[in-house]
Amino acid sequence: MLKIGGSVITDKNGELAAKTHEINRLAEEIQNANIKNLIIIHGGGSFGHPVAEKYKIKDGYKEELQKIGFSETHHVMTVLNGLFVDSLVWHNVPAVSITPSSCIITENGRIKQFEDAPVKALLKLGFTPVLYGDAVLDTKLGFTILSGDQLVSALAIKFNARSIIIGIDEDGVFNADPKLDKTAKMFEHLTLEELRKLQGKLGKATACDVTGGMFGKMAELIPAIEQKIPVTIVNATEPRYVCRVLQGEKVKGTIIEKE
Ligand code: IP8
Repeated sequence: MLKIGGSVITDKNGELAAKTHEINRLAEEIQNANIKNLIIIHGGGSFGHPVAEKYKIKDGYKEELQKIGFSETHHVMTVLNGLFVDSLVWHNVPAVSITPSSCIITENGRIKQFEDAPVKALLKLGFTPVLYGDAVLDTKLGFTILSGDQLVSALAIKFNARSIIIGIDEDGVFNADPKLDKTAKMFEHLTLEELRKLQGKLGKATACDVTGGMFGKMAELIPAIEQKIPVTIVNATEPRYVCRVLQGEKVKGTIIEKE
């Protein structure tokens, strides 16, 4: 499982600001890594988050005006996904987009139903499914936002993933938010217990992020780590890091394991 954070492929300080150069570089790295049985998930960055925040989509359906916000949030995510998948396909990666809002329903923000047969069938034939954080329907809230991180964890458990790689715009997990605290120290290895103790210190989010920044990300990954699926957090803005990690090489970053 490879998750690419929205801040890697978009400029989170802009609006609808895709970093096409980075998208192409990552697509080339994924092509070069030549991994079979890979699922890719990406975040929302400056596509999904600003619109979701504007219309308070995560809080659920409260007023008529939010409906266009739900459509817009989902739509801009399909646009970002299209840019990523476009690049992957032109780099000869057999990527196929799977739209989360069409196959997942949540209950109070947690995945409740997941029609996973198409993902399963794609993997069997050697395709690379590409999913993303999305605006989804919710049995209790009407609708909400499903983060790419909840999706990564759920898919990793469902498909018994060998490992999860999370590509972000930082070197790894730090003891304080490195964007705000220059003395913050990076962890090379964390056990689940150490991660739990650290939770309170992690950054909620410096730029617009309705799903809770690093804190939210780590909380979502815990169920997969509990199932003994190791998580590697790397800086995906560093050239060749994603390729090297996909190939099993150790690069600078944080590895989180159950023990
Ligand atoms: O960036 C959220 O996904 P994330 C996507 O993985 C939207 O948290 C639509 C805001």
